[in-house]
Amino acid sequence: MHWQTTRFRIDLSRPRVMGIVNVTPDSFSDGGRHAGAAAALAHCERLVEEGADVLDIGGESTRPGSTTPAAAEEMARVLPVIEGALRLGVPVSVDTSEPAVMQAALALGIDIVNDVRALRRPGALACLAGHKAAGVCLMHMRGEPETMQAQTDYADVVADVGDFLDHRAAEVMAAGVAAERIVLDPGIGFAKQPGHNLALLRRQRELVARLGRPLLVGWSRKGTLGLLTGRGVGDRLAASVAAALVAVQHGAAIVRVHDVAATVDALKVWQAACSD
Ligand code: HH2
Repeated sequence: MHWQTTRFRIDLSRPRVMGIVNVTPDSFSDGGRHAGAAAALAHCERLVEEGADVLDIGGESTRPGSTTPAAAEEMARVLPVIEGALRLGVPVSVDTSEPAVMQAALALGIDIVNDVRALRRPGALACLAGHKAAGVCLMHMRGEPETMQAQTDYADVVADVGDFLDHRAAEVMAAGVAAERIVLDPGIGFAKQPGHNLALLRRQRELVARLGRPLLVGWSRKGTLGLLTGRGVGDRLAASVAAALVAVQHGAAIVRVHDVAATVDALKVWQAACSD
């Protein structure tokens, strides 16, 4: 399986690591740390040295309860970082739901659009449909980060998330985006209780089997890991690596992580021992 993006056709025959670069004042685990463009770009360079296969640059915090920045503010945060990151030799993704940001990033040559709202904002789908090759990650979420934790009633979370991703991928393909440009994401922590997140990990193979597209998952430092370990957000490295490994073992193609070096090492061991 491959993931077609603007400049790269990413081979997914081995698991890939997407390194998180948050250029936000308020992200849940590293808000404010890379808020300036120079600091964010230095972080990009470090993640590439550590073995990141993709860089994911975001200017909107989507932690539960966060509010959405204006498009102009989001652009001012991410565009200078994207411009620099595009020179580092790896695929670069922009983590945004805002069509104006997508358009500007695509004009700079961005490889991938990672949208936690799965291109549902007016104009977002047209941005991707109007581009010849950019990759896209469509994620499951309900509502908005401000209100999503009030929308966590599921008959069967794995079936419901699978239905959503199936339908959304079909709509995006119908708009003209080729299947090989699309990866899907169950949205760990987005409109879900800890039990839902764990069911999505425990039964992740069911999702992989029914979707027919590669799965990207983000467990890094998330609240469910805090609940399981009793550890604060800065102390969840081991838990995050463990979750990434289980996700890969259960068929994930790409893991979205803050701690690239540790995840890359763990996946090397997994590959040597477990991959066929
Ligand atoms: N999680 C976050 C943000 N973007 N994108 C995808 N595809 N999948 C995810 O699970 C996902 C995502 C939240 O994590 P983070 O970027 O660290 O925090 P914040 O949203 O507070 O910036």
